[in-house]
Amino acid sequence: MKENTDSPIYRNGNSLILAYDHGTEHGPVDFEPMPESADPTHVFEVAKHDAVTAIALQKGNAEYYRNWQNKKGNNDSAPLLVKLNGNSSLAHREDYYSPKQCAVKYAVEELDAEAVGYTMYAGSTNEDKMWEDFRQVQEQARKYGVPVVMWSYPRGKGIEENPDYSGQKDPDVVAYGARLGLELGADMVKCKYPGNQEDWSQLEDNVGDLKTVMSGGSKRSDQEFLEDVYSTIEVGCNGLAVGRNIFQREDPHSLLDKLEAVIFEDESPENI
Ligand code: FBP
Repeated sequence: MKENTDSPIYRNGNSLILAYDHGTEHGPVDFEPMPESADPTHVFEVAKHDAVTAIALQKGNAEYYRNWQNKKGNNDSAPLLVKLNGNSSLAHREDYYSPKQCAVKYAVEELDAEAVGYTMYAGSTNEDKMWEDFRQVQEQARKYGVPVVMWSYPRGKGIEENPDYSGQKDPDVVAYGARLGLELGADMVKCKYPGNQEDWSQLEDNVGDLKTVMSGGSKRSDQEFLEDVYSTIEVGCNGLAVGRNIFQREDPHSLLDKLEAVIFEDESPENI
């Protein structure tokens, strides 16, 4: 098994992943607040900020990214994390499922991916199928020595119909999702923010040394967002995987400067 802890997606052990798979997951509606963000090259440029340790792209955009880099000689751009599965919000399904569109082999051999990512919907009636898909991804990722990041989003009938859970952001659900990242062999788990520091701390208590990142969520003010991020970092979180809170901003660089201080330089939002 190849070691993958020295991957370029980490900086001093932490990460800031710029997620840009929203065109798949939500569609162009996510680009409306900042129409320039519909142009992938606009976001590729944003990802050149020093704070960004990886850009997460679906296969088509990953190919676009590599071509853009080759054409423009953009050697200073962010490492590539290829998102291997994804689903649109157009389909009607009985329960959540996110099919694979890219193999680890293609991501690494053809796209030179520095990391791969996979969304897991534990709690869906399709959970068994997703575990099998993830098993293949995880074993291949080990073979190639690239870290695998699990977008661990428990959702679906098993969560909705369980009276013990209040929903996807129930702290027990979020902690369970994080724990699955550890149990199923991810190198990093990306989880929804359950709403406060104590609940994130519960998550950290259940994952040992597994790396964790908070999932950005919908856009909020700079201050609110930085406070949420800091509240997780203070209790052991390794950073952030964020999309809308960056590309829906007029000046993403200013927030990235501040996030860099919080995630990598141990600063609190009041001191920035
Ligand atoms: P945001 O920071 O914009 O929330 O992005 C994180 C992310 O995981 C994206 O990678 C993905 O497109 C999206 O959220 C999926 O969110 P959901 O499935 O909850 O709609």
